[in-house]
Amino acid sequence: MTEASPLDAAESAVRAFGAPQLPEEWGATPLTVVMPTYNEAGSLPGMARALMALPLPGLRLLVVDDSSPDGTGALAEEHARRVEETYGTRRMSVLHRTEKDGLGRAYAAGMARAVADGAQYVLQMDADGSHPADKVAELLGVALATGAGVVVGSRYVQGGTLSDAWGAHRKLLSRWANAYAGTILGTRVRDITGGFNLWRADAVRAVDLATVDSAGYSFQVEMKYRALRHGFGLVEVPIHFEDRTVGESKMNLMVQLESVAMPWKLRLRDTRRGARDALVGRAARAARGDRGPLG
Ligand SMILES: Nc1nc2c(ncn2[C@@H]2O[C@H](COP(=O)(O)OP(=O)(O)O)[C@@H](O)[C@H]2O)c(=O)[nH]1
Ligand SMILES: [Mg+2]
Repeated sequence: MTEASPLDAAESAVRAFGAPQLPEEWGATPLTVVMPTYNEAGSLPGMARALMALPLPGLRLLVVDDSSPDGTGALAEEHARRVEETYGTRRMSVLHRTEKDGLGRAYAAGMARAVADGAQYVLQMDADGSHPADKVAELLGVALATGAGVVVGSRYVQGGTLSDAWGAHRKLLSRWANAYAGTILGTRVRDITGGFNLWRADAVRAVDLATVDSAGYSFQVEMKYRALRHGFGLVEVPIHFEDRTVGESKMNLMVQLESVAMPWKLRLRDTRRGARDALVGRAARAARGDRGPLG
């Protein structure tokens, strides 16, 4: 008679107790994926299907469409209706905006809506297939386990990888952009420019979306920086970043210039605020007759 291996034992346990499940708390957590779209008709349905198929019944999808000329907005509505028929609840909805107003503005509107509608967690995710849907549960699990305000799906921590379709030049540019923003802002976040980020609702409220400056992609940097300034914990989880296979990138020169200027803008604003606070503090101490450490 052959001895049963540990693997056999595990397999019979699975047969006895059913397929392994995610912890109940993960599935019960209200999580809204906010997905900005501009001309993403080729990839949006597949993304929506992948998200709905995850074993996370608390997951909702909010598409933020800026009146895409290719009809992404109408396609998203049609898909949302089908999702409702399949699941019996309105798990997908669309926020329609009148004109192309930048990725940052679209995210700000969508994240504000998601939190106002009761999401406990909000996930930022591109519609072009670059961000892995099969990592969503892990990001949520890490957030719940660590209590971090922000969990970054990171290309640049150990285990993170980039699509082979990215040439050496593009890889270097992305690395450089991260180092540039991180150095100016004095943060050690490895993927500060990354766009696959999970936010706890109170961290979203604390950053005050209405006052965010960035219209474009620098939104990613500004948001993480603001969260860190508010004292929220930030954890990075490795992901594989895929290149888009359909549609076109919306990156343009204006967006790039804003991304170059934004770290300086944020830093200068903080320096000024720090100097002002110090001045106000000194005036208040003088009025009270306090003396500083140097007399
Ligand atoms: N609503 C909206 N979505 C946008 C805008 N700009 C970019 N996006 C979306 O933001 C995501 C990331 O943009 P993408 O072009 O893939 O950027 P890249 O990956 O840096 O080339 C995609 O889902 C885009 O459709 C915009 O102005 N408005
Ligand atoms: Mg992209």
